[in-house]
Amino acid sequence: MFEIDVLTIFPELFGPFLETAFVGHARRGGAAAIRTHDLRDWATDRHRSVDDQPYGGGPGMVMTPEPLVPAIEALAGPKGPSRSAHVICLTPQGRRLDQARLEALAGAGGPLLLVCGRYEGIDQRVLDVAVDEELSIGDYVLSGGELPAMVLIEGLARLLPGVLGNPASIETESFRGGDLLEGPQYTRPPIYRGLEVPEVLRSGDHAAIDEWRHHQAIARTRERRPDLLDPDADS
Ligand code: 9D3
Repeated sequence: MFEIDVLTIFPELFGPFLETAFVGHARRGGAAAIRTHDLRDWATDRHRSVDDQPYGGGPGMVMTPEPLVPAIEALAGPKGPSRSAHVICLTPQGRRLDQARLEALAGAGGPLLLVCGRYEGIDQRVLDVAVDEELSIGDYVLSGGELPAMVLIEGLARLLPGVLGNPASIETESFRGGDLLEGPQYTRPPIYRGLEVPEVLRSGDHAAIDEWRHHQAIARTRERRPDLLDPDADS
C-alpha cells in the first residue's frame, strides 16, 4: 500500500480529484492510501495563522515555521534516517518533476508527505530542518503547491502495481528524455468535415502502419520538441 499524506491549507481542493480515475481506482483497490491534513489544525493562535510578513520587506506573506514544522514532524517524524515518510515540498524553486523522478518515487514504495506551499513562499528554515526534497512542476507561476501535488499524485498513481489492471500499458509509454512524441491518432468516422483518415491506417498492413507511425513520431518530435531528440539542445 503506497501511502501519501498531503499537508495544505486547502484540503477541500483535493476532494473530487481523489475520487477520480486512476487515483480513485488506486485508493478503492487498496494500492494507495491518500490523506489530506489541514495545516491550520496545527496553528495555536485564535486566528489559526499560518503566515506572517516577510523579513526585509516585500509584497505578500511567507509561511511561518510555527505551525508548519510541528505539522510536518507530526505526520512524518523528525528529519533523519528514522523518519516515517519522505517529505516533498512543492515549490517553484524545486527541481522540475519528470517521469524518471515519478518512476523512482513510485519504485521506492512511499510513504510520502507532500507539503503544499501558499503565499509568496515558505520560511527557509522549514525547508532546512523539516523537508527532504523540493519539486516544481514547470516554469510557470501558480498560486500554490496544491495543483502540483495533484500532478505528482496522479503521475504516481498510474505507476502503482495493480492500478491499471493492465500492467502492459505501464512500462513502455514512459515519457522521458530520448522518447518520441506520439504521432497523429484517429478513430471513426473515416471522413470528418472532409478530412480523411490516412489510407495506410485502414490498409491492414501492420508493418506499413508501424513504419508510418514511427516516421510521424520522429517528424512531430523534430518539429515540436527538438530537445527530446538532442538533449544538449536548448529547446
Ligand atoms: C509571482 C510570485 N513570485 C514572485 C517572484 C514567486 C512565487 C511564489 C509562490 C511564485 C509562485 C508561487 C506559488 N507556486 C507554488 O507554490 C508552486 C509552483 C508553481 O508556481 N509553478 C510550478 N510548480 C510549482 S510547485 C509549487
